Amino acid sequence: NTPVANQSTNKIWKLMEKYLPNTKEAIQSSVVNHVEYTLAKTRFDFTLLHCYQAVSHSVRDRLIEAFNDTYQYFNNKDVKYVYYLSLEYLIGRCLQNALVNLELESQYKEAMLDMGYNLESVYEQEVDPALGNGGLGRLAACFLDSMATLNYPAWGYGLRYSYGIFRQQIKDGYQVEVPDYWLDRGNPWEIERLDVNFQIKFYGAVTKKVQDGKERTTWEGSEIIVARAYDNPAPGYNTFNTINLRLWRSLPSSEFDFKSFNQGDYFKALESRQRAEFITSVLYPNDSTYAGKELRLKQQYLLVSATIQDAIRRFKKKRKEWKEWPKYNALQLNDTHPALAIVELMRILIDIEGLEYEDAWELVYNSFAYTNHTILPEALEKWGVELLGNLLPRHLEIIYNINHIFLEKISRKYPNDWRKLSTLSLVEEGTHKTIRMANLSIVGSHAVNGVAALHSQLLTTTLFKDFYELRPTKFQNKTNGVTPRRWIRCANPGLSALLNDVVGSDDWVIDMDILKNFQKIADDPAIQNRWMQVKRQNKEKLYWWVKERCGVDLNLDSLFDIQVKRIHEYKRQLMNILYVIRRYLDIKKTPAEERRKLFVPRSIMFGGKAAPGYITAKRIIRLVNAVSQKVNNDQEIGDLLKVVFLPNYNVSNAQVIIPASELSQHISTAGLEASGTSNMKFVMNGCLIIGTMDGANVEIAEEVGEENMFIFGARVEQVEELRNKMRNSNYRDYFGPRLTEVCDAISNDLFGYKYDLDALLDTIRNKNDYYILAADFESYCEAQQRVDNLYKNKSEWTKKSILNTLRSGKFSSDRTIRQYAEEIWDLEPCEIPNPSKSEQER
Ligand code: CRA
Repeated sequence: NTPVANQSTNKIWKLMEKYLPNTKEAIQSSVVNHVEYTLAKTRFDFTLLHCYQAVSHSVRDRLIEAFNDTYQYFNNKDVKYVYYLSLEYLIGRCLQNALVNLELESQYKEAMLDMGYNLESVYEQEVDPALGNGGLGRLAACFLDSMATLNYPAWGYGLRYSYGIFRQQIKDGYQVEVPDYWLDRGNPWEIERLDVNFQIKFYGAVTKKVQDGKERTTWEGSEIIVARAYDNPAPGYNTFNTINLRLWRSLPSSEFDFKSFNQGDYFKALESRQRAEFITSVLYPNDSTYAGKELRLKQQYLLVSATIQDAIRRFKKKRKEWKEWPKYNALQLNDTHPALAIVELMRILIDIEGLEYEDAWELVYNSFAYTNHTILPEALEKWGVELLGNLLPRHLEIIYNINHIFLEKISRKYPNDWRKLSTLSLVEEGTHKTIRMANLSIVGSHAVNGVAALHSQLLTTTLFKDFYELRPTKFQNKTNGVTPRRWIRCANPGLSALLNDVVGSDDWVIDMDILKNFQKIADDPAIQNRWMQVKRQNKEKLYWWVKERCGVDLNLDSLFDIQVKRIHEYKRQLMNILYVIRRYLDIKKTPAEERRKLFVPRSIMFGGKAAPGYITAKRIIRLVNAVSQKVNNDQEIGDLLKVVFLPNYNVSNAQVIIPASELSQHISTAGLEASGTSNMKFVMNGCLIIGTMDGANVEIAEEVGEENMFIFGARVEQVEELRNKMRNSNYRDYFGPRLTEVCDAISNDLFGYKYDLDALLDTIRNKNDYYILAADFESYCEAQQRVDNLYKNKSEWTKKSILNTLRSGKFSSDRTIRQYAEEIWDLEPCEIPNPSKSEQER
């Protein structure tokens, strides 16, 4: 730590100011250097995997230059930051994305080809960092891309799980979960910050002392661990700005269990060290369901505490007064998972920084905002007060305080309104007393938003109705979006080239709205032909993917019909597969010579993971595979109908699947899918949607036109009435003849697995069909008929496909992030000067 003499410091700085050149020779030599000096490989034991690692290191070097400059610049400009707090980030593969965003893909392609490597096969070596479950985690990743691209001063904060979402294998038609140790082969993208560590405390006791006439509270944790930072640069597109996704890993602290060591209990001490490491070891594999486990609470608190400490350290360097905190910091909660951040900031401000309660509250309230992602009751987090009070005693105390002050205000406003008091309270009373994390998040935030117009409206009229009436201006909508960089530019190079030609530049990559100006091309036969060719090539790619993994030969002329998303009853994969059976039976009933005239050949694909404990979801997978087995091997059917379960749906597989699809299914019970985001990716890739008026489908219909989609089913206002009708009645009364025939076929063991499949059908036969599958089935079948009719007219279909893409601009996450920045965060862009523009000679 001896300071270096001034002169040599200057010399180091001068040398560091240089940027890596991006000529073919420079790229090649940087790759070769990494092979030799980073990987220590010789030409005799060098594999494609090593090639991937060397290329990634060489790209990472370039990312680091941009990344360091970016935060240096932000710092000099004294900007406000947004902190995006999320327990999940489904970032997917990094190499291609980094090259595309740094605008170096063609240079690397050429440099690698010259050395005998095809860059695309190098891409295939990368494992997906899959630190998320589904939409919520992928949304966070798209947001990072947009925040970087739009030059917002932002930080992503999350956890570096050693095991991401499990890998799904299908054995005998059942899902089998395999642990995903994604760090197996190292991770060239991350930067381990040995010097960025924060202490995290758990358990222990709270003490009060009177000091200078003022009561001071302190909390001594009895278990202390360390959170260490791992930085993951996220480059923007068409800008030098590169922001950071900082992921925390739990480690034992050096003082850890000092007592055991001193007492000579070496093994006991080591055991507790391992317990510390275990905290960030695995991602909870539940999508939209709450797991009330202590380990999960420890994960949440670790993220929250380390992040708040880091933000405070950064703020203190500015030497501003505390009252300026909201001017410099916006904190966004990605669902309630990180909601304890509100309490952690209160605790530090009061107990450590010595602020008055009201002053602290003002800072917290004005800096926090909360996004709700679902109204499903099973997702709402409620922590038992015993669990919470044991793990974080001071936090529980502060929550009670917040609640006390809040409820006093309520009872002044609505005297004697006990119903209001009990629904608004942060505490749910009862035999098992719990803390409602959504209520805490709303009370502690100045803005609360839903993720699509319909969902935000439902929040204010149902789930959060009383909060809305209390403070209507707090409630907003921010319709989700997805990044066109990954979902068109990377995933669909054919379409990207076509759009470049249509627009005359690649401006659409950062401004999707300009595509609207080219709608007249939808009728142009030459464009239509090229459009179909692109789709065909993408279908071929998926064809090989399916052949290799599922052993099924698809008919390339068939309609590629796809439903990929987490398996959940509300998403109604069951309705889809029941319709497939319907179609199968209908084909069988039709005389052979008329079949081709009546039925469009279809390849119907399903993909998605079921939460390991979700038995009904697992049975749906079993049913799809049973049907697939039967139909695909039925000689009479041939290529008129194929059914495939696509194993291990994840981000990199989605990049193959989505561009190849022609029809995609978003068929949730109206009111239950908060937004959906894959629907947006499909539309951008020229895929037509069959769907209900749910989530963002409603806005997609507004943008692309209902005539360019296949909308069906009950609207949200009708659902409750339909449920009431079914309540206490026999399913035979509400199943139509078509659905009855399908269910009878299953129960008569046409597909085998009778025990599992009957139990599955009982969810719609004997449980009042909560997701109103039966009520929507007829209208779903009709919509499917419209699909067939349109597909017979290639030109009309293609025209609609083109219009879907050109009218999808609203669903770029750039639009979403701009709205968050302007309407919630009050954040200004800050673009750093691009050195490559001023330094052509480098
Ligand atoms: N499961 C919703 O269900 C939504 C995403 C992102 C979800 C989706 O409809 O598109 O969030 N909700 O906003 C969620 O995770 C905890 O709730 C999801 O991904």
